[in-house]
Amino acid sequence: MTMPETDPMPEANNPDRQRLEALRSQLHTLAHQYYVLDAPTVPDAEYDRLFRELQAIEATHPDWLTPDSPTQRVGGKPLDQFASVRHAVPMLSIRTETDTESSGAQAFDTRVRKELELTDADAPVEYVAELKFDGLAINLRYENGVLVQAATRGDGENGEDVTQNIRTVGQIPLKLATIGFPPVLEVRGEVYMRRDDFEALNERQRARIAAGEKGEKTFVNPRNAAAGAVRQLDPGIAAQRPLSFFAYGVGEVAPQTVGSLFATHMELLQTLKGWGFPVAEEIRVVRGADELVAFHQHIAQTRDQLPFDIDGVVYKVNSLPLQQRLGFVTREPRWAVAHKFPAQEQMTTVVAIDVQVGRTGKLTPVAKLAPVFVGGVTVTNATLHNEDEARRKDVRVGDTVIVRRAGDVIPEVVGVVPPAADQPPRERSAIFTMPRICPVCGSVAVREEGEADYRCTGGLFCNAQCKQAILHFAQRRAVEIEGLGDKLVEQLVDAKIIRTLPDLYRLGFTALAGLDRMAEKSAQNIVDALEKSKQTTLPRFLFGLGIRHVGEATAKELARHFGGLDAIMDASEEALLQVNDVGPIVAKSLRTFFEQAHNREVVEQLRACGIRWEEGAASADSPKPLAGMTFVLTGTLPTLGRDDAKDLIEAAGGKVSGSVSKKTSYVVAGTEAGSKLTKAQELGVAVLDEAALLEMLK
Ligand code: 5U1
Repeated sequence: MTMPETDPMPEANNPDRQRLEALRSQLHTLAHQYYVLDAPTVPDAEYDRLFRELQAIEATHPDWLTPDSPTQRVGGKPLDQFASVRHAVPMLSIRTETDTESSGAQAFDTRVRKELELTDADAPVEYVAELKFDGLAINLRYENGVLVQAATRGDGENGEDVTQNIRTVGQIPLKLATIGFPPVLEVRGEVYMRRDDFEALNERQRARIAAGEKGEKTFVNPRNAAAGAVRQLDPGIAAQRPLSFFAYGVGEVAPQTVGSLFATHMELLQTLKGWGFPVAEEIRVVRGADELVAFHQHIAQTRDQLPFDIDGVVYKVNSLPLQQRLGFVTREPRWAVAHKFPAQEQMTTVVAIDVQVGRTGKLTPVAKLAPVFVGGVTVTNATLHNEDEARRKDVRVGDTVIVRRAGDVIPEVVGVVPPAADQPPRERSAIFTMPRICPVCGSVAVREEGEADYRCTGGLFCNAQCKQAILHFAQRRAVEIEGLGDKLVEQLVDAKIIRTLPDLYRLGFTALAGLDRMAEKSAQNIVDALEKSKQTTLPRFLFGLGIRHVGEATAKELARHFGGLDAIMDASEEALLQVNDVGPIVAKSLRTFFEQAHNREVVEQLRACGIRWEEGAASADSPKPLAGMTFVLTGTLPTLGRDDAKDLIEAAGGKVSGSVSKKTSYVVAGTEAGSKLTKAQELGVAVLDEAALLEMLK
């Protein structure tokens, strides 16, 4: 008798299969926590262990491999070209409001109200205000919750199939972990690169170039790096490019319609977030033009604190029925607009490369540029930082370059734009080399071992250092000599009327009034300002001396710790190291400065000229009630000026920061407090008034 053949074990009961499903589900959740929520719940090693276990099961059962498995993020074969994809719902572009002033937001609201035939008596229109990411638009198609295709926008009708590359983006779910999503769901958003990821990528690229790897290059900005990665034919290379994603809309949704699932755009965004897609935190629902303007201004002020680049904000009518009523013009919806900020990057040409000498003798190569409007101002100079940077970026006279000016940061050359493919190669001038003598005084310039900078050894003999030292001493944050600007200092130093700081106080009315283009009234004003500056404080004086590495905060700490200048001048390195925020470099710099007889002489002469301050008791052991706390000041306080409040907080061991975050301990708010107060309320940071602050200081 033959035994009946046993049925193979049903797949669902197979323990390997069950383990595989459990691992996939767990790894999807862990990836969401890590990439999207930025809140990992297990160590990396544990994730790697589970991942390898899943890989092993899939290797034993290749027929169980599916494209939504977490193991399928990396890999795939290089392509010859991308397949073309026809978008089920066209990917529209967005009208751009070119007016970067607040009138741009008002113009949009006016258009919307007109289209909707609203009168002044009608309520303000509700909008969703979002960020305009500087990346690459992408359409992600999910069928039954599984990512089946990712495509670029292309011409809006047809894009390129970049699924292999998009699978490598950790923030993009391969499979939706929740329920309630429609069987066909297209999510639209932007793939971008964070600034820190971009810096790290370029760092790795530089190492590769240095190691002689062929065909490697650095990227000029995060946008180019992100776009290059998405359109990379080899997914193995794309996987090494750290990309991120933000969702901001949908394409095809079936069999339901978008309108049957959501009433508002905000609801749609929140639902996408719930389904596992990253949605930017900064999104707000606002009403009317004024609130659009406030959003635009708030983001313009804080954009540099974001970890990624944006080039503006986007406003969308929140109500989906109203969006439908507004409809489209050509390929742009009437219900949305992009409101740009002044561009932070522009192209221009390098006219010359000069070398500037700073206060401490540092030689900085500076690219002289054909004037260009960037970041809201006309820029003609951009720093190249130092010789290594200038050579690494290979910036040469005649090159077309990208210049960046973000916030108040000094404009810099980001990189050289290579000639277009159809342009003939151009003869280039010589690569930059730092001169070995100071271009101002002719002294030898040296580069110490381990330092990036060359320094002029001329000291105060060097006119450039001399002028910078005087301007540093005279600035508002130091002893403040009102009216002593760079033109006057240049005149006085070039005419050899002053060379040292004490010379300033020996200037009489006659010498000043005798200068070219100096009116008697202006000369008298300078004399008065010099007199006024003599009454100062120890931190201001110490900071004004321009000792390397001694900024305002360190000067305050030193004054507080030692109480008087003589104690600081005579302190050993060990004693200096006891001061808050003073490390070996600062301690050594202070010692070196005060060991020089001519520096002590300058201090003595300044005192002899009448510069004075109140000395206090050494406070090394005094209590610090605000130690470990961070404060943010906003608005006008009833009695304390900003600087006074800052001084008091710092004297009590606290820190004062310029922006509110979850780490802020207290926001001290006065009248007309602005966005910082709003942010504090949003984050649940405690808010104090002046009286409460003074109470804490007791
Ligand atoms: N945040 C955001 N960016 N962005 C870009 N939303 C958004 N919407 C867009 C585009 C092109 O287009 C829709 C309004 C169609």
